Amino acid sequence: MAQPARAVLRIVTVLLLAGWCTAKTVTYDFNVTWVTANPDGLKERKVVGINGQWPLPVIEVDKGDQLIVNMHNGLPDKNATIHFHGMYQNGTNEMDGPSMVTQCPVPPGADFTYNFTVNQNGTYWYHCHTDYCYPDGYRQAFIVHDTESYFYDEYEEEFTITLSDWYHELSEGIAPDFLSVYNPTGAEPIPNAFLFNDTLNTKIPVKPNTTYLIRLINISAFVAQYFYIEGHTFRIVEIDGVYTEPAEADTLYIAVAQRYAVLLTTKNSTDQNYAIVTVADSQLLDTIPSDLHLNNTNWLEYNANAAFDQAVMTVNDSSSLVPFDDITLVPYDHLPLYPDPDHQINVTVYMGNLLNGYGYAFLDNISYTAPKVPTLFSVLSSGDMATNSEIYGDFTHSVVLDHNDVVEIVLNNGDTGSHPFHLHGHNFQVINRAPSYGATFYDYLNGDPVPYDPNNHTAFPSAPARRDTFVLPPQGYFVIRFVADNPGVWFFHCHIDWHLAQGLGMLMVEAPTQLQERSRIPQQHYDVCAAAGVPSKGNAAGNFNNFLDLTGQNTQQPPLPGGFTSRGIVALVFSVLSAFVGIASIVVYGLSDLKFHPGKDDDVQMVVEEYHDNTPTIYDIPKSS
Ligand SMILES: *[C@@H]1O[C@H](CO)[C@@H](O)[C@H](O)[C@H]1NC(C)=O
Ligand SMILES: *[C@@H]1O[C@H](CO)[C@@H](O)[C@H](O)[C@H]1NC(C)=O
Ligand SMILES: *[C@@H]1O[C@H](CO)[C@@H](O)[C@H](O)[C@H]1NC(C)=O
Ligand SMILES: *[C@@H]1O[C@H](CO)[C@@H](O)[C@H](O)[C@H]1NC(C)=O
Ligand SMILES: *[C@@H]1O[C@H](CO)[C@@H](O)[C@H](O)[C@H]1NC(C)=O
Ligand SMILES: *[C@@H]1O[C@H](CO)[C@@H](O)[C@H](O)[C@H]1NC(C)=O
Ligand SMILES: *[C@@H]1O[C@H](CO)[C@@H](O)[C@H](O)[C@H]1NC(C)=O
Ligand SMILES: *[C@@H]1O[C@H](CO)[C@@H](O)[C@H](O)[C@H]1NC(C)=O
Ligand SMILES: *[C@@H]1O[C@H](CO)[C@@H](O)[C@H](O)[C@H]1NC(C)=O
Ligand SMILES: *[C@@H]1O[C@H](CO)[C@@H](O)[C@H](O)[C@H]1NC(C)=O
Ligand SMILES: *[C@@H]1O[C@H](CO)[C@@H](O)[C@H](O)[C@H]1NC(C)=O
Ligand SMILES: *[C@@H]1O[C@H](CO)[C@@H](O)[C@H](O)[C@H]1NC(C)=O
Ligand SMILES: [Cu+2]
Repeated sequence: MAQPARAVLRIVTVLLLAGWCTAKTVTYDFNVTWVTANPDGLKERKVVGINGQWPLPVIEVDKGDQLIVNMHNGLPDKNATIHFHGMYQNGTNEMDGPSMVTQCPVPPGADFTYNFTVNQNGTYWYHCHTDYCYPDGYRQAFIVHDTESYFYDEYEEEFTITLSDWYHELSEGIAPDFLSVYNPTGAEPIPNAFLFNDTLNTKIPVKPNTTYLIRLINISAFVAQYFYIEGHTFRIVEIDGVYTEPAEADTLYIAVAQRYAVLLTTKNSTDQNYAIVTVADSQLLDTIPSDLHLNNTNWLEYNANAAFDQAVMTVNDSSSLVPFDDITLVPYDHLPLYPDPDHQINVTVYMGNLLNGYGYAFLDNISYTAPKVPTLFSVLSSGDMATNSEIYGDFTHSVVLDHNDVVEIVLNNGDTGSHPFHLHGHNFQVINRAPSYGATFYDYLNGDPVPYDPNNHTAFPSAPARRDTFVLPPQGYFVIRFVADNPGVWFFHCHIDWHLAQGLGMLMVEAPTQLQERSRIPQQHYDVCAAAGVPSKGNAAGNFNNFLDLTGQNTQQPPLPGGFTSRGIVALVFSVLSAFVGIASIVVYGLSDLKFHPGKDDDVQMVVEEYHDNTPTIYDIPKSS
C-alpha cells in the first residue's frame, strides 16, 4: 500500500511549552487535483487526489500541535473545502469547513489555509464538505497521537484502517439521477464496492503475542458495515476521540463517520492466518445487485506461507450479526450526565416529495437549503440582530443557543431508514435510543414510528457515552445532550452524503454574541468569497440594510398540492417512463436502473394521479433548480 508522501509534511517550528510538554506546528501543503485510481480492480476512474496521489495522505499530529493545511484547489471544475471531522474548532469556527455554513466554497484555482490548535486525542478524519464531493475520494484518516492515554503502555504497535463504500461513477454523474423526478422515492445510489483501507484483499502482517492499537474509521458516503476478526476479540478503548473504559467486543457496527480504537492481542501461535470480515448492512440498500460483494475478507497475516482462506460465514445475512451497543460504553473520564436541559430541540426526520417531484429529506417540515451568505458571516455582520434566528432564513433551520446552555436534542425518526447524525463542534452525551443495537434494531419497522416519550423511557446512564456521530434507528429515536460552551455555527446533519444533499440537516447558532467578540476572520476567507461570487455580509438573503428583509432568500421547493403522495408520484413516473421509453417493466428505482433520460426535463409533462379520487391532473415539471 502506498505510503503518504512524507514530502508534504513540513515541521516548521517547534515551540517549547512548560516542562516536558512540547507542541509544534505541523504543516501540510495540499494541491488538490484529479488523478485516476482503481481501488477495487474493477474500474479505473477519476478521483480527487492530493499532490498527485490517491489514497490521500493520513494527517498525523500530536495532541497540542498547531495544524496548518494549505489547500490549493487545483480541480478545474469543482469547488472544495475541508472539514476536520470531530475537531471542536474551539475559537476557530471559521476553520470548520462546511461550505455556506462557516466559509465560502473554494473555487477552482483559489487557495485556503486551515489553521487551528488540536487539543484533543484520538481518531478523526478529514473530508471535503461541499455538495457531492467526498464520495469522489476526498477523505482520509486524521490521527492525533497521545502518549498520555491510559492505555499507551498496553500496546506495542498501532495501525489504522478505513472502511468505505465506492462508486464507479463521479458523484456529479450520479447526482442528477438521484435528485430527480425519476427517483421520487429518493433511493440512494448503490455502491459498486466496499473498500478496506482504500483497497481490497489486504494482508496486515502481525507479530504473535503482541498488542496492537487498531483505529477503525468508517469513511463511507452511505453504507454501514459490520466488522469482526475470526477467532479474536478486542477491547474498545476510544470512540470518536473519547477514551472509554475498556470494553470487550467481538463485532462492531461502524456507521458512516464513526470511529473506534480497539486493543487487539495477537495469538501466540503463527500457524494460521485469520480473516478480518466486513459485512455491509444490506438493510440500507434498496436493491442488491448480484455482482455486489456485501462481505469482504482481509487478513491478519501471522504467516505469509500459511493459507489465506475466505471467511467462513456463520450467519446468512447481516441482520443476524449482533454488534456491540455503543450506548453502553462508559467514558474513561466518567463525566456525569449533564443536568436537565435549558433548551430542548425536538425534531423528526421525514423523507418526502416537493412540487418538482424530487425526493427530499426533512427535519420537521424543513429541508435544509443553503443560504446566499455563509451563516457565520451573517452572524458576524448582523450586530445585535445576530440573536434573532429569523435573519438566518426560513430554510437553514437555524436555532440560536445561549452561551453555556445545556441543550438536549430529541431526534425522532419518521423514516424507515437509519441515519448516522453528526454534530460539528462538540461531542454529545448519548442518553437514550430505541430500539437498541442488535437483534431488535429493526423492530419498529413492524408498526408505526415510535416517538420519544419523556414520561416513559429507559433510565439515562449516570456517565453517558460521548461521541460525535450517533445512529438514529429506523422509526425510532435518540436523545442527546451537550453544553453550548463553544461559540460558533455548527451543522447538525445526517452523514449519509446523499441525505445531506436532500436537506437532512439544521444549524446550531451557538452563542452568537460571544462568537462576534472572539472571531477574527483572516482576509483570505473574504477573498475566497469574492472569487466564488458569494456575498460575505448580510442575512440569509444577502440583505444588510434590513436584516429582517429576506426577499430573495434561497427557498426549498413548494409542497405538493394536498392529497398527492409519493406513491402517486411513483405511479406518474411509471407512466412518464413507459410513455417516453416504452420500457415494459421497471422493477426497482435504484439509480443504476435509471441511466436514461427521456427528453429534457422541461419537455416532460407530469401526469399526477390524485390518490383519493384518481382524477389525473397535469403539472408542468419545473426545470431542475
Ligand atoms: C498543482 O498540481 C498541478 C498538477 O500537477 C500543477 O499543474 C500545478 O502547478 C500545481 N499547483 C500548485 C499551486 O502547486
Ligand atoms: C462553486 O460555488 C459557487 C458559489 O456557490 C457557484 O456559483 C459555482 O457554480 C460553483 N462552482 C462549481 C464548479 O460547482
Ligand atoms: C495560525 O494561527 C496562529 C494563531 O492564530 C497564528 O499565530 C499563525 O500566524 C497562523 N499561521 C498561519 C500560517 O496562518
Ligand atoms: C491504510 O492506508 C494508509 C494510507 O494509504 C496507510 O498509511 C496505512 O498504513 C494503511 N494501513 C494498513 C494497516 O495497511
Ligand atoms: C508472550 O508475551 C509475554 C509478555 O511479553 C511473555 O511473558 C510470554 O512468554 C509470551 N508467550 C509466548 C508464547 O511467546
Ligand atoms: C460504514 O457506515 C455505513 C453507513 O452507516 C455502514 O453501512 C457500513 O456498514 C459502515 N462500515 C463498517 C465497516 O462498519
Ligand atoms: C484526552 O487525553 C487526556 C490525557 O490522556 C485525558 O485526560 C482526556 O480525558 C482525554 N480526552 C477524552 C475526551 O477522552
Ligand atoms: C499467550 O501465552 C501467554 C503465556 O505465555 C498467555 O498468558 C496468553 O494468554 C497467550 N495468549 C493467547 C492469545 O492465547
Ligand atoms: C458473502 O458473500 C458471498 C459472495 O458474495 C455470498 O455467497 C454469501 O452469502 C455472503 N455472506 C453473507 C453473510 O453475506
Ligand atoms: C416532540 O414534538 C412532537 C411533535 O410536535 C410531540 O408530539 C412530542 O411530544 C414532542 N416530544 C417532546 C419530548 O417534547
Ligand atoms: C412505555 O414504553 C414501553 C416500551 O416502549 C411500552 O411497551 C409501554 O407500552 C409504554 N408505556 C406507556 C404507559 O406508554
Ligand atoms: C471551549 O473552550 C472553553 C474555554 O475557552 C471551554 O470552557 C469549553 O469547554 C470549550 N468547549 C469545547 C467544546 O471544547
Ligand atoms: Cu441519513
